[in-house]
Amino acid sequence: MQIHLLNPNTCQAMTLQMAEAAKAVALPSTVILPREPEHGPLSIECARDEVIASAALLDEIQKAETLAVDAHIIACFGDPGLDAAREIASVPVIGIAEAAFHLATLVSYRFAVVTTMKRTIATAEHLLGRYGFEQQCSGIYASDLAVLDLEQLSGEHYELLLSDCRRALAEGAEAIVLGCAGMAYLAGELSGTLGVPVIDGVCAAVKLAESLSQLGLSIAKSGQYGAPYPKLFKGRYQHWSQR
Ligand code: 5HY
Repeated sequence: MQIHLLNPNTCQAMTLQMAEAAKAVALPSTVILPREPEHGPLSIECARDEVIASAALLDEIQKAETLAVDAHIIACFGDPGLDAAREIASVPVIGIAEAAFHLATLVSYRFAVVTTMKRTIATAEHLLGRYGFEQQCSGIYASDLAVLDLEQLSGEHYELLLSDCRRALAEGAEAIVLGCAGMAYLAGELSGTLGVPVIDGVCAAVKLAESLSQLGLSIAKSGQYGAPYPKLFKGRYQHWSQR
């Protein structure tokens, strides 16, 4: 199968880093197609970044659809543009937050989210409610690390992350969900150090995409995720016009 691994920010280094993590867990028969948009924020850390990135993300989904991919992964913890992507896609679209939450509930009674900037806590809270995992999440912890700091994590920043994980565990969590696609490469090391399940959404999404494919399950297009009605667009979005 072919999986479109879409990093919605425009940091190519981050795309390559998450692609490495994805390829390490993918089946030998799975081809990972890592992409990021040409236009948009280098990192997504607030609502403005997310809205701008979501418009560019949809163009990438549309392009990957012409490559007949078997699934799309939106590799940003805010799951930006997920519902819109599902409307225009003909195959499953998996957000890494939703994927990580699902796996965390399979291996723990309570999990915590450890993320980057404090201002992205609200996004994680919204997603927990949207997906129905509020009861299973014991807390959301942010060390105010910038997303791009994750590319070459300093010892000091790694210790910050580790201390957030330790605080989460001391406060009742039994597993950790990593709240950024840029943390994908840290899951194994953190799990080994902490002795608890640490779930990265990128790898979780890869395995869920493969499972859906092997079960012959694809996206339901008869209702909410049906194709958008034909519409005219003006200006920079004219290419979306359909009559
Ligand atoms: C992400 N931002 O996974 C999110 C993380 C965050 O550019 N990639 C980003 O903190 O929301």
